Amino acid sequence: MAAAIRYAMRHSGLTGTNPSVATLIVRDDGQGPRIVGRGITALGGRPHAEAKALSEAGEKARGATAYVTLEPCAHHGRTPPCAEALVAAGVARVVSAAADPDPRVDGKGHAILQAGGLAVRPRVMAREAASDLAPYLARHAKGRPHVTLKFAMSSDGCIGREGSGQVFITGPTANRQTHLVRARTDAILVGMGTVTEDDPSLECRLPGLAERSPRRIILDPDLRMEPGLQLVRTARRTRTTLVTRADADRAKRVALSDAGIDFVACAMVPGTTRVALPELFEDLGAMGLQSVLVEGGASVAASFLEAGLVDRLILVVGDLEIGPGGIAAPILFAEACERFHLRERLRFGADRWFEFESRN
Ligand code: AOF
Ligand code: ZN
Repeated sequence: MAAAIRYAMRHSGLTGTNPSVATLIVRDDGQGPRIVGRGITALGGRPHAEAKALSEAGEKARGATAYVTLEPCAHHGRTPPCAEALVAAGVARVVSAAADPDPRVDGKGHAILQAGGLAVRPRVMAREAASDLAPYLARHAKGRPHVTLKFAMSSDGCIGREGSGQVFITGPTANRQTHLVRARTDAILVGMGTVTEDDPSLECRLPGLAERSPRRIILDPDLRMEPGLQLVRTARRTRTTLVTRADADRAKRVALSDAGIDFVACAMVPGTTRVALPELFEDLGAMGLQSVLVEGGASVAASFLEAGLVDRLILVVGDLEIGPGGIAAPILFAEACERFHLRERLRFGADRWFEFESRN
């Protein structure tokens, strides 16, 4: 199952609203277990993993064990149900990890397998599988996109220096890892403060993955976006959405639309200058977005933490010291450990990369 979960990660974020699932078909003919078929949900979401693994295994599927990272589907979509295909192929045993909350499946996949006489062992490494399926599971459970908050922090707990634009806290390897996270997310979100300070492009710049740049979403309630900024200049190449109040400057809005920008209307938290995030995220979910990566700045990050909207927190700690004038990080390591579950720690040169998962 661990191998299947790793394999499924290959297409994570690249299968539309469908989760990236993997299937390994394993048999033991006396010389130890061997993988005779492997499949992963195709780019865009179809065909499903089981179809590919079964066709690779052919006759060898008979009597074999199938390891699936998600309960096999039970519905007739553009392809027949995977649970029926496993039965028809003569598979003897199915080991599955995560349960499928899609109401068209939700236990019915396992029921088809059992009725077909297969041995079923559900919930094996369910927690590990769920962490990669988190965007898909979040959309079903919470009705909004899965939110990852990521920021880099200096050794003295700062994310930048007042008035000095972008400060490079982390090194090239950690930066490339960030771009990989971008490539696997539907949208990347920042506040207008970050745009004015850094003039970022927010694109994925990994060789071969540039076309995987996610949609860019900018919290810009008062429409401060300027035509000369990178985001506007590249809007025809990478989709760019401004979250703006309905009563913002009309002429400016028209000019930005002409440059290829689109808009989502937002409500404000009463009596403040902040966007009402839970309402916005309900709308983004209804628009079909499954995952959003929040990348800055400090006050936007703090608002997401305050609203309880952070499902995954990525904290990258560099060994640079910022000193006086530093902008304090919205959350420090110790507090993150209290509020979240520390799932993974990695090291890229001098940079330490921590991934936390929400406890609910
Ligand atoms: C599987 N194997 O590899 C995946 C599954 O629109 P459809 O017909 O493709 O159905 C989408 C649903 O299929 C999705 O909500 C989830 O329940 C399931 N995904 N199931 O058996 C797979 N990706
Ligand atoms: Zn299926």
